Amino acid sequence: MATYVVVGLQYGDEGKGKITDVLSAKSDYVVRFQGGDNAGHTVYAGEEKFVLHLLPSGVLQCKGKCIIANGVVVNPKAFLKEIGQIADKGLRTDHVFISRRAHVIMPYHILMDTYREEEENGTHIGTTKKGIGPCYEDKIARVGIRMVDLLNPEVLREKIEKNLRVKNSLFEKYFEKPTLDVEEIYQEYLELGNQLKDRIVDTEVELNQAIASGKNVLFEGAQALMLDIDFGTYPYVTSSSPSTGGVCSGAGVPPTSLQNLIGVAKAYTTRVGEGPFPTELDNDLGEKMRQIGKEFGATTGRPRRTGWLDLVSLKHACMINGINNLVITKLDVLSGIFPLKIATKYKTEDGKIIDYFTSSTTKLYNYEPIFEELEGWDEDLTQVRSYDELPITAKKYIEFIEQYLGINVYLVSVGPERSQNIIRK
Ligand code: 2SA
Ligand code: GDP
Ligand code: MG
Repeated sequence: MATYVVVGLQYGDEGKGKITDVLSAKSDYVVRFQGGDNAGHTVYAGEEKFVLHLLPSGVLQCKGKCIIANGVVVNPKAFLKEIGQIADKGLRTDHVFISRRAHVIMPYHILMDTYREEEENGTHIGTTKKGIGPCYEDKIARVGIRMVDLLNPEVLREKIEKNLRVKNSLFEKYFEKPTLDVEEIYQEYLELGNQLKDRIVDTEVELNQAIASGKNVLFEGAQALMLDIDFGTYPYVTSSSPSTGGVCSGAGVPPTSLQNLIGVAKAYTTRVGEGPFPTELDNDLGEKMRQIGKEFGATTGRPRRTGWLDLVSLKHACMINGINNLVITKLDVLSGIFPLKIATKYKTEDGKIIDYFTSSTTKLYNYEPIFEELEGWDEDLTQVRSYDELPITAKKYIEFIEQYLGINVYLVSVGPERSQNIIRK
């Protein structure tokens, strides 16, 4: 048995897509277990750039099956569009399947998400406006529409009718926006179900059988622990559990089946959307990192906020996830920055020094990070392929992270391309 879980340890965009793509070449299954098409996972294959949103990043290299499991929220239109884009490039798509239990993102979810974000006195999260939160809300409220419902005309119509009674009233009376038509949505989603019917399957039994028979199964997280609905900076989070724990409920596999828990972190930090960010560099250096690191949203194109590496939050993320293997990406972006800083503690508003992450998001805004300074390096790292070739100061940077967290860094990524990796022996 060999199972791998790849999760983000910061605020997303750590390079999970690239790492999943690399690992998927030897995977029999690659599985998404949470989130939806809010994700933007970038893979460079030679000259070709792919940005995957809903499809697992393994879709390009995995010779087995790609699964969108029950914990994912699926926009069927986004799914078909992405499948079309992959097919247009001459790549295989017949190996992608969706769980019957996965919930469907409906047009009213996207509108609800958008109206809330645009509401004058609302809580602005800075969502991707893909309808993720409202879809998960309906799932938890037990009024959601599942993929399997798209295949049953009577159930589908009844569920759309019931949902629109409530949603239309809110659109009309609260948001003062137009209402939606039951018949139009019913016909459209029935047709989408028809187009997808051969891909809508039970995934949990097959995944458990695959694991029991020793196949390589890779679970690909989207977003990251600091955006986790429970352990992130609530309410500035996404609406799912992008943690290793999320794999069990999001794919229907037991905790005992998870072996290699791979946490991906950037050598610095980025965040897109609202919320506290203690090590943020809202200055020229932050802008330099954004430009060199090409830090713009892979789904929305929004500029990402940038800042120093934060080991306090990284320790929190490794603890919740039980990470046993670390990947550090984008080390190449730090070339030419002197000195480098890493946050190892926070100073609270009443002057206390702490080294753990707080559950109080409001207090976090007033916490000051305490930094250790490390010497930088000038060398271009993008051609380096062995750990020994790295400048001594770059090695010290990696080893500082390892020592603080007590976890080995087994892969250092030094560029966006598949081959730009240093694998530690
Ligand atoms: P949502 O849409 O409800 O999940 O938004 C809630 C918060 O979660 C953040 N979020 C993300 N953060 C980083 N990357 C994400 N994917 C795209 C990317 C983002 C983009 O790869 O660049 O293109 O802007 C992602 N998805 C959700 C979001 O910013 C909110 O803070
Ligand atoms: P994900 O959401 O975690 O998959 O990450 P994204 O794809 O949203 O963002 C990561 C960005 O960094 C993408 O543009 C990648 O192509 C790029 N990238 C990944 N690893 C590296 C690296 O080691 N160095 C550089 N310079 N870019 C990288
Ligand atoms: Mg991303």
